[in-house]
Amino acid sequence: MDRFLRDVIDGLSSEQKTIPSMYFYDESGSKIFQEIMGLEEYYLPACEVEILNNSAESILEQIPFDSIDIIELGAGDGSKMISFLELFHKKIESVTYIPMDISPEILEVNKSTILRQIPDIKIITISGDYTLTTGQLVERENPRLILFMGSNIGNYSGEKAKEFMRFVNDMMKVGDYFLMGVDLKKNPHIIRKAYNDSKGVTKRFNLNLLERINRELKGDFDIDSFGHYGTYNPINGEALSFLFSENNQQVTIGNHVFKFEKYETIRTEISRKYSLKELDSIGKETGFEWDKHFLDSKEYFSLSLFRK
Ligand code: AVI
Repeated sequence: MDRFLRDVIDGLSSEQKTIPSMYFYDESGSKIFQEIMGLEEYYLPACEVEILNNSAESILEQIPFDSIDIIELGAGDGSKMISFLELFHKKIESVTYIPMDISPEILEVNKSTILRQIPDIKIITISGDYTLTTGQLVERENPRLILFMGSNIGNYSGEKAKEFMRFVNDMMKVGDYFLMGVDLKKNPHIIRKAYNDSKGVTKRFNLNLLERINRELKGDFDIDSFGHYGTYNPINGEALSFLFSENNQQVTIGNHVFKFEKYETIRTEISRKYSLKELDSIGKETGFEWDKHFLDSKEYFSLSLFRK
């Protein structure tokens, strides 16, 4: 059975119905996500860019290598990293940029975007699920800086985030570095608004999951009879997104039937926020020697540098 179908059936069969957030990103979901990234209420990208602009020199100062592999997990189109890579390329004798992403198409865009700006940088693209493709790096001896940007760590639950950090740590030798973009705990109203924007773009992003199921898995979700609701719990730092059924109804996907009670929810995403203290202790717990945090002027977001 197709993995998407299996995950949807498993998710909708559990007590708390879920649909994994990785399925947001089909072609139209990726476009809606770009819209989210441009929303004032969704403050994350602007904060991250501010730190990349203001702190790249200070980050570089921490890293003493004269040759380096910069490996980016879930790299996307690479545009955000141009000035950062430019600086590293200027100051470090030999830089190889290795963007990894599930999508080979986006990696082609990434490569040509970076090469247009930095024509003589070495680039090796690796497509596929990065948990399965890091084997392709084993022969490479250069010291490493691994990047995981955009608060993607937030989309893992607490335990999964630690598993991911251990996985990254296993890719590294002692003395290598890991730089991660993390959204920080802050005034809870600001976080809630980021996931319940006034233009309803995040609602469309969530409903697109149901449209995708209708399109690709022969589902019959009546999209108009589902609402969207985002919560934020300042105690555990979890922003959760839900779709909820406005009526008692039944949905068919292929030959599977799912019943929804009025106001029953489907959990679609977790976007976890961290404190700096939590990041320090997770770093220690998952095998890193130290970490340092580089923040934006509002202290909303951190680029956290971990050294193994
Ligand atoms: C990709 N990820 C870090 C985003 C987030 O903030 O969790 C996805 C997103 N979901 C709703 N808005 C943005």
